[in-house]
Amino acid sequence: MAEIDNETVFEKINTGVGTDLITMTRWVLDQQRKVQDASGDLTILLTAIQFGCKFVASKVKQAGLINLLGLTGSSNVQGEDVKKLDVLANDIFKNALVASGKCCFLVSEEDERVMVIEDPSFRGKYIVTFDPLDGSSNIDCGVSIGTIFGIFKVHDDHAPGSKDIIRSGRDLVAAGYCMYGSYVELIVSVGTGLHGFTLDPAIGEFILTHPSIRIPSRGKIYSINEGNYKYFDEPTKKYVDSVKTKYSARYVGSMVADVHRTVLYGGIFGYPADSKSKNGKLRILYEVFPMAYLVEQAGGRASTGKQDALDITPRHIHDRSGVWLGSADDVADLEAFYRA
Ligand code: AHM
Ligand code: MG
Repeated sequence: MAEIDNETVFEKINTGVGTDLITMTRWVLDQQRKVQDASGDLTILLTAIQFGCKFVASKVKQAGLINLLGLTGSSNVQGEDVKKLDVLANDIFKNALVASGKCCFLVSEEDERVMVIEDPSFRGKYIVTFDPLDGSSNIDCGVSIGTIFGIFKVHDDHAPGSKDIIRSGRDLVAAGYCMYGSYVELIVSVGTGLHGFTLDPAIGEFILTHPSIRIPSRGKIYSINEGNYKYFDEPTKKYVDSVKTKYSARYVGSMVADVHRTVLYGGIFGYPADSKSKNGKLRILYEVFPMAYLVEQAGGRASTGKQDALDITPRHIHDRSGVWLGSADDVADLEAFYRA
């Protein structure tokens, strides 16, 4: 038998990053390769989340055309009116997460109770907390809305329980948000910085467009619902008074959009506890924690005013907290008013 001439038959392929596009799946696989003994489960889970984001993005775009705007007529556990797109987005994410086979518990803003995946063939080691469609008040007028998610890992695969869900934000292993805006952007961290992927609708893939995002240490924008001013406590009033003469005000009313701008341009976003919303409005497990984690991964800060937001431990899955997040120096200025 003739021998193969190695010189002419084989050509070495360059495995380094070239000028080609980096899809999110490829990026996650690269991250996985850097972790010893990685099982690939998080890669599969993030692929399911990408699918959910693409699916929701497509429905958000079509909503006015296929009778998806408006209310369902029912309200959720928080007593808020539920929109048709809220329900659809919740179903899309639940189905995608269960089908990944990598979750044991799901916590959604739209569901009163924790969803338990009992079937052993679909059961994994991750807990996903999520707000399937955040910024509901902006759905019907076509303003940016988003999905927010946080991922925890069970302490012990064989005995998952409530201790795996009711825990400090410091235990997050990954988090992200997807903004459905003038472009669709998935911002993710798996604990190695903050990275942004833009959906290319032509090929249906999230492409790495914002690697290693760093929040400027100080910004020039403050973002808060100032219509609540009369309910604010004294430190919040004094802080807002101090920035309003020197900063610009920007407030979309969708946390994902307000945080996305804050991450890219710097500044501060706040939804504090006040005399109307005694514990704030935003929910700890699927709004405050994921955003706090992401902001910290970009070198920013997230605080209740009195402590780091990630150091809170909720007592119930739908517990709320006040939160301030953004540029480290701006958050420090706010905290100084609380210390005074
Ligand atoms: P939602 O989950 O029902 O949409 O509520 C959360 C939203 C956030 O996106 C946003 O930061 C906040 O509520 C806006 O609230 P308000 O309208 O009180 O300013
Ligand atoms: Mg929400």
